[in-house]
Amino acid sequence: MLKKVLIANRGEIALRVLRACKEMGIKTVAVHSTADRDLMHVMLSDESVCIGPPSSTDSYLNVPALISAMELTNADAVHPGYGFLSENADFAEQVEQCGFIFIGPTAETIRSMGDKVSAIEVMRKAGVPTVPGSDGPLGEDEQEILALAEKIGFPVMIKAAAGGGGRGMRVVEKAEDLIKSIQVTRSEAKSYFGSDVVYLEKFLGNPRHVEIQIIGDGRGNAICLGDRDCSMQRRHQKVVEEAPAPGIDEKTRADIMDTCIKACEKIKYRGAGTLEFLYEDGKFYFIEMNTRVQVEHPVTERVTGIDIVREQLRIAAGLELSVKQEDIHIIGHAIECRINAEDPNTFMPSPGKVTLFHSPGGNGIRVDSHIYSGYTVPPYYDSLIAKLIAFGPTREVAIGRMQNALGEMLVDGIKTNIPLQVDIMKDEGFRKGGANIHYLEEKLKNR
Ligand code: MV4
Repeated sequence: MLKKVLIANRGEIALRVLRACKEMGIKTVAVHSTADRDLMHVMLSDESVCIGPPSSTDSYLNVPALISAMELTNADAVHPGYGFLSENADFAEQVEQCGFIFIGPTAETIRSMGDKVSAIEVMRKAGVPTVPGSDGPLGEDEQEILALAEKIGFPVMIKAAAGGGGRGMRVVEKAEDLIKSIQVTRSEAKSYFGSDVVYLEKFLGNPRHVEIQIIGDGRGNAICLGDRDCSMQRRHQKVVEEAPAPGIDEKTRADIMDTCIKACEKIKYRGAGTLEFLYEDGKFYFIEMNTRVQVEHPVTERVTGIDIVREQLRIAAGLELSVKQEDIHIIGHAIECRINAEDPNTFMPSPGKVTLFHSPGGNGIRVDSHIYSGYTVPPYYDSLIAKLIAFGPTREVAIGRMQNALGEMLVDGIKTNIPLQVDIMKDEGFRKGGANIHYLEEKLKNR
């Protein structure tokens, strides 16, 4: 097993990784910025190293500082969490070149999935259903592109190959606008991501965002832990996630799971990964792959009983997957509400001192949070302060438990989006299940 893991992250995910390490008898090194000395996982870790000033660029994204911290503490592996350097192929490469273990896929896999054109090609060739489109970068031949768009049918979408998170993409309603839109998307992509490579897809008007969790051992074996619905989002920020995705029939689910397993086995995927799909009219369309542990992984852990971070650590140590696919069963329903330090109406961040924190509890409730009474939420990082996860034998029971838990949760001193989550849990469209990616933004407009 790994002996000492450096946790290259902060907040709730750093604490999540620390807890998994402690359970497995692995020593931990916390790294933190000067603004994060009071983080819970820094206090609970075996060792800690300050890696720079508050700005992420100078601390959590500071590769030389992180590698120095690994040398200094004699860590054998680094867990990147999510965000920050978690999907940075150059970081993974440098970590390995320095003789350390990167807890995640190979740099080569990260790189191939970071380029969306390449990710789609890899998955399409492995039998995963994709969105009808250019199946490669757009070239210079305008007539050819126009013919393709006409064949696929408008509206179409132009996306940056290096994009993600909703930046560098554009819907094109009609042929007259196509060439101009490609030019604009190209120049945006060039300035945002340093690459002007773009591709074209059919635009899906009212899809749901459904993703599939897989774990691979890097030697050609993979398991699938089912799906999550993350459609409840605002401006590409997920607000509520759940597992399993409501209303998907068992045959469709079994098929897509099987397809994802085969694809990840084919590419000898290593570690935890998520295939992101748009789901519309009963069909799945692959759009991107995330090569990290995700914020919403606890809902999957709750319905499968599998500890995803533990599996990541085992695989990094060269062990086998701890379960076989036939032993994975999705039981009950789990919902996660993201609790952010923000104004529930304006969504403006609300950092500051938490004068009182009371965590909810009870049957089926899990709270992943690093905050405590007296903790000050710094203004420099994202505003996630807690994840509230409710489980039940049915979706209805899970929602009921979530409502109780939201009512019990106390966060004084700063504003939070708890009132918004209370509203969502009461919302008829949410309660019905299967709302699409536009639902929350529409609801907020009418509020
Ligand atoms: C799409 C789409 C409709 N059709 N692709 C947004 C971010 C990026 N991950 C992919 N995105 C989309 N791609 C086609 N062909 C609609 C979206 C989209 C979206 C996707 C998932 C979750 C929320 C979203 C919000 C707006 C648009």
